[in-house]
Amino acid sequence: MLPPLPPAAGTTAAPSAAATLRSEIGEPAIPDLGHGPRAPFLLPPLPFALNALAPAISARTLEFHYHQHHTGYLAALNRLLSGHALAGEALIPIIRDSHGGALPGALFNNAAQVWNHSFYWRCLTPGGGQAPGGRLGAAIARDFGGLPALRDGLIANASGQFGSGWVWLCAESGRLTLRRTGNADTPVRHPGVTPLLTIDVWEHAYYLDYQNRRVEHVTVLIDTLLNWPFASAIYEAHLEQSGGAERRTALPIAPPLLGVPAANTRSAIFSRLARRH
Ligand code: MN3
Repeated sequence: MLPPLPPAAGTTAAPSAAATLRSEIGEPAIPDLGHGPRAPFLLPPLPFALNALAPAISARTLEFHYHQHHTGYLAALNRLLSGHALAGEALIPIIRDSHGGALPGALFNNAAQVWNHSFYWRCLTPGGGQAPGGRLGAAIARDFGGLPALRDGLIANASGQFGSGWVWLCAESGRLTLRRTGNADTPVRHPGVTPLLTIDVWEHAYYLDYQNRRVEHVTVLIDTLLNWPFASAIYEAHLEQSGGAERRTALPIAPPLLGVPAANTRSAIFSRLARRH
């Protein structure tokens, strides 16, 4: 790949982190993940090779997860939208308009799962897990007391989500929050809530590599794969969008579950991984 061009004379050296993201729906903090403007939606390419996340996530798991599960949600979504009244909408408005209450139907479930997975892939990167600095690092220190406590909170929420779902770091109402959602549900359906990172805790995300050991999988993912530069760029866009204003948004999704210590230590998990590979 060619190196980026140097900045032209008279321009600033580097765009802000926020400016590197394009928006999907005119809300600057919601990145464009590459689905296209309307149905039929596109499958964004994986941002890494299938074997790039091993041993934390094997190529075999990614093969099934991306080429079967994610691809399947996309195919179902486009099929459901054929002739549907929402077919001319962008993906996030479809998610927001199709939820339909306590028992969301197939359109919401497939639309949300498409967006959640496209977002999830961007939240992972080989050599990730490095502590974020800048304004996101400062906000983590302010709202959680530091990255170790946030890490414990992510693990506790992953462990506490009964059945399938997702764990999220969000920016909302002038602070960072941890959220977990069941099945396909997603905080992106709530205007004013900006997802910064997510972890897929459906069994299909880890079962081939870890069987029932969800906490072990999530711990390794947090420590070695989380893409904090991506989260920082979204957070910068969120701050620009919100103007730093305090906002209050009713958020009828699962409350955060904080403060439960991690069940497994990092060293014990890494020695298990080393034995396996
Ligand atoms: Mn999944």
